[in-house]
Amino acid sequence: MARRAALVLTAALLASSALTACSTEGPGSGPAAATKARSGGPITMGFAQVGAESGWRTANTKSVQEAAKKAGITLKFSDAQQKQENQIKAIRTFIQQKVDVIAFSPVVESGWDTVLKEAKDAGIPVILTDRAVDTQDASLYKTFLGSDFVKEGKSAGEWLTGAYANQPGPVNIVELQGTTGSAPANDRKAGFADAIRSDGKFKIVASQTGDFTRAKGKEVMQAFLKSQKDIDVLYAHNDDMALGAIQAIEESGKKPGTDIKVISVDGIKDAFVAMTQGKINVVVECNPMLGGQLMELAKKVVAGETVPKRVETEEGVFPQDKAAAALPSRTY
Ligand code: GZL
Repeated sequence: MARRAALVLTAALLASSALTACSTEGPGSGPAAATKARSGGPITMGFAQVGAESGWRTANTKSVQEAAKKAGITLKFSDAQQKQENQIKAIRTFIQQKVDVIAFSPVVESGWDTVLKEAKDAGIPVILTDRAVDTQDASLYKTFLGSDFVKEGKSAGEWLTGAYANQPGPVNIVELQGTTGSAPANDRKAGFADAIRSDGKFKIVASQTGDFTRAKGKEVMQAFLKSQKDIDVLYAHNDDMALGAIQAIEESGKKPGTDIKVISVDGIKDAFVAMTQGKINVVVECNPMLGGQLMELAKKVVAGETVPKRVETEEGVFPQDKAAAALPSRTY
């Protein structure tokens, strides 16, 4: 009897430990981290920003800072100058400071699991904003608020296939990629390639990173103009690189928007002005004004409420003939 009782007790203990194991969040998560006890009072958010590399980023920073103020959230803000090690350092500092929530736009997709696990073990929820991370453990962040970059790349490609629908090839394309390893660069490249793949007349004859900056965009476009004898189209992953490239195109004696069609992404005011001047043919919008949504999500997450794992921002596509009417209402 005793043996049977022992067997029953062992089975019960095994079953309960199995349940305990299942209730931890994801593999290798160790003890389920309790959410950090709130001391009440205003929420403190640690925000690790990518940098200040583009007009889009500047507008995004302004949106986050103004929204925090409006929401009564204390913001600890860091600018990583586009370096992952600086963002990781900032997140570790936020953990030491015991902030209530951490939000950041990961400069590149990979290499975040360790520091995100440290935040989770400290019971501090993390919100991804603007860019995503590449991780197997989705429990490391509460939600991702940002655009669908593959869709943006697809929209850029679909504009091109429409614009050249009745024209013979080849259509030689040069591509200015965003920051190497970043979600927008990876996904805008993939979405665009996908959209033009069905028609062999479209050829990407050169593709290189301009790191989302005007200076680098100009420099790489100068190299393209030297190395490629016949460029029909420039596809730039953001407006700042497109605007830098436009300078290079003009300095080479060619007309941007006419001799070389220009497709860009973001939708900053300067790009709309360039469209009214005929220098950019289409802009795929990528909305940086995420601050308000971020603060609402932060309040819910800190209160322990469930939030959607993915919150996608709404955005449009602006061909050149729509630019003048839209320009007055552009907010960034
Ligand atoms: C996109 C954002 C990109 C912008 C660039 O959401 O991460 O980074 O397209 C910015 O202008 O530098």
